[in-house]
Amino acid sequence: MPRRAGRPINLFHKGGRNREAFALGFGVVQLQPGARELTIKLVYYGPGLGGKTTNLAMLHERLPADARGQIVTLETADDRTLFFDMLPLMVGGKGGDNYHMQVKVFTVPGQPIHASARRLVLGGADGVAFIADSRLTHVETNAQSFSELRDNLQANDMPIDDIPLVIQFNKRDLPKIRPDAELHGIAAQSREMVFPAVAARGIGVAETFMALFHLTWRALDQRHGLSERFGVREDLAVEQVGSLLGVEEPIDQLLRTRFGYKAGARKGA
Ligand SMILES: Nc1nc2c(ncn2[C@@H]2O[C@H](COP(=O)(O)OP(=O)(O)OP(=O)(O)O)[C@@H](O)[C@H]2O)c(=O)[nH]1
Ligand SMILES: [Mg+2]
Repeated sequence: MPRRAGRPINLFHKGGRNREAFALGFGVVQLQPGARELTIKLVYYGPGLGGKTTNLAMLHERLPADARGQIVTLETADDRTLFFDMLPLMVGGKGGDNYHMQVKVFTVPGQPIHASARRLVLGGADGVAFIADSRLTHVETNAQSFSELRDNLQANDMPIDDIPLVIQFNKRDLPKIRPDAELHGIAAQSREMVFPAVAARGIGVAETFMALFHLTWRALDQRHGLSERFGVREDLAVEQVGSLLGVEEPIDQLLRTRFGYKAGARKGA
């Protein structure tokens, strides 16, 4: 979609784009068309205690046992992520399916001291979910983390404007949070989709994930011709992932739960 000049306000952005780096390609989607296998890497990024690991745990809970691998978590005694968490999600490969896809979902450790781990885990991401903390006290830490995300992507030749990216404002259940009206206003002008969530209760978790998967599939399809190579249409791949997560609504309906949604407006949908 066309870029808007003068990107709005404090949804963490400063803009910046590097077309050359984009032309060189990024992301490590692993394609084995002969074997009809592909692996997609999604990374949950954001400030410490924002709820990244909680999102992953909730996704894990929703998946049937035969569609999920073991969740790998490296945590300290106080449940803080030490290096990363990883949840592998297996799609297809059964019965009549003619392809097999693995979606590896990673979280980075949010604490400031783990900056180098965040950079490493982010490497080769095909899509990113940024999990922000809705509390008014966390506006600055969200902004710092988002700015670091942009720098880390840039350092990996993955300009932030070109990578599939969705934003989640988590902890909507807490008092003293940024009000809905403010986030609606910001999101309506932002290029990214912005979802509300109470990850601890599983609210908004599937919506965020499905939006990210949908955008990522679309971007990879444009770059690598996924649908053609694997004989899987975008809507079927998205539907397949949704049904594993027990999501009944079609993707269009899920995307309407975002902040700033207006009927008729198209944003990556
Ligand atoms: N009230 C509330 N608490 C939440 C929500 N989501 C997560 N939490 C809590 O916030 C704390 C941090 O959650 P984590 O998922 O571990 O956060 P994280 O982003 O992985 O943190 P790091 O690993 O340190 O980067 C935990 O105590 C969660 O139970 C939410 O929607 N509402
Ligand atoms: Mg964590």
